[in-house]
Amino acid sequence: MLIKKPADIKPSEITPESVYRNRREFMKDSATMAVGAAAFGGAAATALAQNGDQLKASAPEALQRTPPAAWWKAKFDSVKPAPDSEPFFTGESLTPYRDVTRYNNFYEFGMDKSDPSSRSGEFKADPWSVEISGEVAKPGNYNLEDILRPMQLEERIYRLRCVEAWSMVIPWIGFPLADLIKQFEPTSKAKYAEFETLVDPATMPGVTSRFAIVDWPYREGLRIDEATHPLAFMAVGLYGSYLPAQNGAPMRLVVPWKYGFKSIKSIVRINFRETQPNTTWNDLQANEYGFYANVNPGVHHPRWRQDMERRLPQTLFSRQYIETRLFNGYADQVASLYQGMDLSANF
Ligand SMILES: Nc1nc2c(c(=O)[nH]1)N[C@H]1C(S)=C(S)[C@@H](COP(=O)(O)O)O[C@H]1N2
Ligand SMILES: [Mo]
Repeated sequence: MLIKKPADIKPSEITPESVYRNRREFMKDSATMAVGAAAFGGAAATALAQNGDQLKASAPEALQRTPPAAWWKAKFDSVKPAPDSEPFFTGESLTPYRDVTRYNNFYEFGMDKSDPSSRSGEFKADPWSVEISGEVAKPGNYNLEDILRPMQLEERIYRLRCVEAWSMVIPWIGFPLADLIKQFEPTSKAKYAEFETLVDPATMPGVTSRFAIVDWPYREGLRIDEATHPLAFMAVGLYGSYLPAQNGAPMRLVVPWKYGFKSIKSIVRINFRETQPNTTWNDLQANEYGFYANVNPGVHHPRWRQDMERRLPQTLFSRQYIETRLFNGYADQVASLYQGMDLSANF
């Protein structure tokens, strides 16, 4: 493994992406090194420490944040890196950290793309608990620590396609939603999972705004076979570190084959039920936003064509438009979930 010491790194080389790449190499190498650690002993330990220093020296502000708690840091020290192949790796350029964390939709903080990053300073992701209810053998209020304890964190690099026709490629950290759902032992009546976001008027300026259009809390839902599909992911981090508030700290859904609004942020409740739940955007405008919301270039939104997308980052001088793919490029994995369904009626 090639380790640059902090002194060898030019300031111009220090970007969140380079920090992330180093972290990624670090994660890969430490996975391999775990086996040889006993034999290499001191050398391996030194290498790890140096790499750790480098990470600290060059981390951008968000990556330097104090972990919410000590146990949280320990969890992040054993992240399994994404394999270099589909479907957990797209082969496309990553969207820079800056865009991922400054261009957001999170209406609880306001409706402008910059509101979630600029107006979430008071938001607290720790302590956090999630209420589990409905058709499960083990309902209750679970601390985030208890939820994460049995989970092996892993990295996944997914495309994120917003219904507004822009998209990003984001390196998430988290665990399969299926692993979480299993813990609560859903009953045979659990046909759908319903999710809710925190509503905290004290720290979320968007929820008290007189311009707010959402009937809080923000709600989303998945059919249980979608929720337990191996691609459905619960994210607790991105770019090698904790989730910033604007991206849905401390825990948010990532459903890469569906429009971004299904990927609900800052989850405080998961309810299992027999009937299809109401969902925020479908309630607001049923002719524009369906329950399924699968990315589909053949079914247009009344206000946005869906066969093309603007891939971020963009500058004033260059906008990159690419073709949108069915199920956001994940058709091989998920098309079978919708066999026999009319996708234009169930949009
Ligand atoms: N609670 C909540 N979750 C939400 C939203 C929101 O406004 N509130 N916006 C959704 C939309 S429209 C998109 S595109 C994604 C954006 O996620 P990102 O900001 O992490 O890229 O979050 C989704 N999750
Ligand atoms: Mo979106």
